[in-house]
Amino acid sequence: MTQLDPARRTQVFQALRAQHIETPSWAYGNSGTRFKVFAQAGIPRTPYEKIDDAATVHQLTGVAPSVAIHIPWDQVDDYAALARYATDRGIRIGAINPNLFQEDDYRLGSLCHPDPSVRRKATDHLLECIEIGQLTGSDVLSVWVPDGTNYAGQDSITGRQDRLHDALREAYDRMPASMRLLLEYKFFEPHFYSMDVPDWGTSFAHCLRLGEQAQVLVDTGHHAPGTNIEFIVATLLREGKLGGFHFNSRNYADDDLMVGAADPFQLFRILNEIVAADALAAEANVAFMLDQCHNLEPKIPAMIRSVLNVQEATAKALLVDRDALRTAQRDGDVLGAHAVLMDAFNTDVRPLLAELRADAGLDPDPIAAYHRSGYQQRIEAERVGGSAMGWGA
Ligand code: AOS
Ligand code: ZN
Ligand code: ZN
Ligand code: ZN
Repeated sequence: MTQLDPARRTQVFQALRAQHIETPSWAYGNSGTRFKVFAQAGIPRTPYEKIDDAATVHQLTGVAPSVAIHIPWDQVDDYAALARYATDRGIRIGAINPNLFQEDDYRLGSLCHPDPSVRRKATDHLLECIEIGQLTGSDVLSVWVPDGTNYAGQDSITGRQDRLHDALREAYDRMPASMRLLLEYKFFEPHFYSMDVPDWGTSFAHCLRLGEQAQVLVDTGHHAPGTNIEFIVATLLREGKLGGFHFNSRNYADDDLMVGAADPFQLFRILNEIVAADALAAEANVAFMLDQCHNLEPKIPAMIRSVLNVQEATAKALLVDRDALRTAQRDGDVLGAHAVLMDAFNTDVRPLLAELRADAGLDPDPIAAYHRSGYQQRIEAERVGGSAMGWGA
């Protein structure tokens, strides 16, 4: 590994400590494909047990101090108590994710539905989620609008945009000043002719109209093949409109596999733009969230793997020699500039990250530590009757 001088090393360590990676509650529950949910042993039976699992990931990695929740999958009677439960375990509640896709009423859409009474119901759900955010101390309302149409002419494209704006406006106006609305886009699925928020441009346009507290959420799995995601990231950063990420891997569509598995180089290129814009630390307000739904591999180790993959890509991005890069770019040295990036990408940062963890009193190898901890055996023994509370429900 490239030797880092002590001052650089301190800088890189500080930057890595400042990065927070949020895990999603739904990834701890059973999930599957549209064909089959393969149930696993030890799956959480309640939102509280999902928090236990998220807290375990944080204890082992040191960089995952919050968990996103999904309403109604994580519905409880007392949200303040849920938040206290998280705090007692060393983490906090992160983004609140409304569910606008699992009601019979939503066949033709939710916020964009042609019938005002359905739009009312969907908008009320956003308002409820804002309230839950206030009760749990969350500062992010993470909105994915699954609306769209399947056939040309099925509904008015612009009419649907108008309805969407009105609904988002109402939610936005209800948010406290501390909260942000992050609007996620997805180019297809569940609808196949048109999605109402198919791309970053549409999300950006809505966010611009709404105001400063609305920003774009980039889910890495929601793009057409070949899309240059880092370009989108760089553009949104320039405009102050990058709200955060849903990290995962895609090979074909919205595969929701562990991040950094399909294309670690893409993940590096994305984080390279983040580091170049100095947007790693919490003050930059870019939420690094995982949105995965892995269903073959065990839940918790796979979540740890994803956290480590983001951290590794970040470390590599921090190792890019920015001076050498600037010089090569200014001189028109195409190969030289590219080589600067590749040198960083090809660096084995695992020893550096092991040192970082040891410095923080953590086990240098979080996955091995998980297997040694006995946690998996304990949950498999204790959690009998774990259910699919989410995708497979
Ligand atoms: C759906 O495709 C989106 O990625 C959502 O962000 C997410 O998977 C869903 O809201 C889970 O809660
Ligand atoms: Zn997502
Ligand atoms: Zn998705
Ligand atoms: Zn996805």
